[in-house]
Amino acid sequence: MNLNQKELDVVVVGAGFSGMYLLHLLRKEGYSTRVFEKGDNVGGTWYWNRYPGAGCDIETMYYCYTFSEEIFKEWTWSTSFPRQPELLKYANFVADKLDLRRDIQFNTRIVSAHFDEKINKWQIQTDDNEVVIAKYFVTALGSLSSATHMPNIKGLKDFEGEIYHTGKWPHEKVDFKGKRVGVIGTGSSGVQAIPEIAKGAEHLKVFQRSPQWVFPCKDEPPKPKEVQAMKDNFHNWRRRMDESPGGFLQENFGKPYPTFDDTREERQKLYEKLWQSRSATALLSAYTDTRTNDAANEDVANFIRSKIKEIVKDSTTAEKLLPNLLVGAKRPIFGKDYYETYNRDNVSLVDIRDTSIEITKQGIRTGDTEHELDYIVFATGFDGLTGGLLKIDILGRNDLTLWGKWDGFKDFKTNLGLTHSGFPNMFTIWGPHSTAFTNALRGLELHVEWTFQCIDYLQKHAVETIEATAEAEDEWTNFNDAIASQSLSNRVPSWYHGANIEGKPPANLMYFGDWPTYKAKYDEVASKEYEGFLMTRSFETKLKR
Ligand code: N01
Repeated sequence: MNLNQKELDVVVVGAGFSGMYLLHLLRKEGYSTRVFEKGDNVGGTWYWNRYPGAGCDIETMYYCYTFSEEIFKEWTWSTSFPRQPELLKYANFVADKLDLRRDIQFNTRIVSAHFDEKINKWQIQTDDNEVVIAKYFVTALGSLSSATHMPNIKGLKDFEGEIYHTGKWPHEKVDFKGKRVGVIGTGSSGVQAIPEIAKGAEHLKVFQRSPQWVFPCKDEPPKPKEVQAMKDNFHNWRRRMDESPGGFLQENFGKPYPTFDDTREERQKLYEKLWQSRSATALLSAYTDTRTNDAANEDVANFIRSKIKEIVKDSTTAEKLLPNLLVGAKRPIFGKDYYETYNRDNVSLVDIRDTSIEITKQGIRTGDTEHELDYIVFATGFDGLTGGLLKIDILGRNDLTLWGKWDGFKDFKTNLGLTHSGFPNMFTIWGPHSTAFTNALRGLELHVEWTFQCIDYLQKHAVETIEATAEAEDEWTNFNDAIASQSLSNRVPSWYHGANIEGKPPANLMYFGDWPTYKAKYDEVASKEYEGFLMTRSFETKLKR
């Protein structure tokens, strides 16, 4: 395709895994498509998140595309939880294989997308002031990486050392040798980065506001026999993944009955076995009521607390690391040698739960203590799910903004997490109301395939615009909220509700249910020829193909 073309069928924003796959599908069917990407290469999350230790905490046999048997069979991961360089290599391998780059405009940010009601098309503008027109506007921004969160800590501008954010890590290697480093944040990113930074730094101080549960995972090369069996049974394996609660096929080592049917000794024995397994998150389904009964949850919490105390030699540090939080309410954090890192002589933990924190010229001041630092690493997360969307000036019908439509999050709604009434022919892949506890790659494949099939249907039926009805949005949002109200996650504020962003009103931004129900909803809407959508037809419009 000609990158100078000004009128297109589809504009896609973002060349991560979603944007890449959607481009492939659309182009194969002959739709003129251009992907705009802020970075200089493909990979999305794995392009931006290059911090030391960055890696995937979903086992890679599930964290890969499943749309192509050929791609699936050609690629073999070196380890069960690979690091960012290998994940980025995988994205590049797929981009090469499908020859995607010729339709991706790199180093280009989309600043605005306005729906022009006179022509029923989107006018889309880049940061280079280029304007393109497209019938369909699709965001494939990822749920997190497009909007990093830098907290507004007093004195930030005064620091004379270097500041980094895990979500926007430089491409050049950051050398920690001989440096006094401070890390703020102990979520998934911090927990991955801390052990690696500790290995290089002269001294590392971790500034922790809330201790979280960190589940050890074992990095092992995948067993060749297991890999071969999966490759040989690709279709069956993919089908079974779709039938599983989260799009994974992890062996369930848990017991099919409630916690307190077992004696204390039996429970400890099971917890120990799960703690030692490839991924200790297996503890979350130790018993049928681990996530639903508070006493059962506290039982497993006590086990993990005992493990933290056993691993961390300094008892004061160990105490600071003990969470007081429902297990499994926040997104589980996977760690490699995380607790062990606090046994190093060059690492110390600063508890900032009840202390003021301020950045100074020389470092960080907590209460009356000045911590002198050369580098500060912010592992403070993202303005998830909606942050990236709101950074683009998107105007739907009657100049409606998403912020206005959501009444500043007081009336947060989507239809299927993909479409929005008032915004015709717009799709937000893996945006708000995506699944919280699902294999993300399988999840985004569903969004991409649904979006592609919808566009293809519209084109083949000479439909000019499609738009979610307000009723369908209410129905989907109520359905989501009802599921959320049963979820542990609703009891603990986190980025799932926007609670990590100062001033962001809380809303239920995720789908907390299981994968087969989610998928069935999408399939049902498509099979009923897009029930819940308004379509306008243009009788002059010829079929595209
Ligand atoms: O961000 P987070 P993350 N002062 O929001 C702290 C995905 N992910 O980048 O808990 C001091 O979870 C904050 O403290 P608190 C994954 O989905 C995936 O780590 O709010 N501290 C917390 O400790 C994950 O859930 C992989 O009290 C402040 C931390 O910063 C999501 O990304 C790898 C603060 C932020 O934790 C986000 O994870 C990495 C302040 N003002 C990430 N503001 C995979 O492997 C914030 N904090 C696939």
